Amino acid sequence: MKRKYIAATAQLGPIAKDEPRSSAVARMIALLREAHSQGSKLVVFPELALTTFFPRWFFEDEATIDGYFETEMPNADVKPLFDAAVELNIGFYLGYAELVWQDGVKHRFNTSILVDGTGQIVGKYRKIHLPGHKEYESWRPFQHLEKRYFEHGDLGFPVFDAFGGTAGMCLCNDRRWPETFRVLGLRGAELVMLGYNTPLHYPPAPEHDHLQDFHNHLCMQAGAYANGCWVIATAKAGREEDCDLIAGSCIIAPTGEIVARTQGVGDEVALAEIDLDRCKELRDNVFNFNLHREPGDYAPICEPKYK
Ligand code: CDT
Repeated sequence: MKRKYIAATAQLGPIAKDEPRSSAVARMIALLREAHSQGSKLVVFPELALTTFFPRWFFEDEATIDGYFETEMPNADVKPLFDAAVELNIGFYLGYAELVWQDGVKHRFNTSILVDGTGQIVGKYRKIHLPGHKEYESWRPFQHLEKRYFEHGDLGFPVFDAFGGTAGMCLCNDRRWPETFRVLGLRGAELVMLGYNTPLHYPPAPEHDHLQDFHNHLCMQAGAYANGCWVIATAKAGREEDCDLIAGSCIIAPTGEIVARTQGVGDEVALAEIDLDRCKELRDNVFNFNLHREPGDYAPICEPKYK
């Protein structure tokens, strides 16, 4: 694949609690076709794109929890999305809840995959920075139970030789951590893809609610600039079961500039031409890691957590 091509962020509006996966998949196929009709070779979908954002509810029943998870990929519900991608020869990033059994033990992860234009899964990432809490907290207007339903991702921050260059992934809260982008940058990532579900209201610090869109773009633009990489970031947006989720899906150039963004809070694509060679504008100059990084002074970053 060439190093210069059109890519798309494919934002989803809300997914209802009782909306079947087949409906979410049909909506994504429509976005895939629209992006393809405008020349796109790569489409980025949101985090947990097959269901409503279920961590906003407290569940104890294992079967109910497992009902939000996928045990194989693609499965019968998601296969039509893979088939459409093959038909159109277009790749995609997809976030979903993954359930795996390893040595007789059940594991649940908040996962993303990268699928190429032949329908092959060429990359997988499991979310590392899990936000929220583990137990029911009655004072909250809605829960954020990612720490209850997901384990810390066990794959690190891998990069993949895909889509004309070196590609990496992360998920939602990961974007707020400079370490995410720096580890991917150190591994040569030229393109970082991510999906997010970000409530407009942040119950522990509601005085920041009006800054949600600003913080969303602030951390991703900084991550792109300081590592000289492209970022494609995609929201699940709009009012989902009485919870407003921010939109602002975007494509960010290695200079940190937003070069495409969605306008509304529903299903929508926004496209931009991505030139991976532009990463050199930063990586050969102000962020030439070999010339200018001083890792000898960064030791606290890798020390164990402060208690
Ligand atoms: N899904 C996800 O990670 N959401 C969080 C909510 C805010 S917690 C500070 C996010 O970082 O957008």
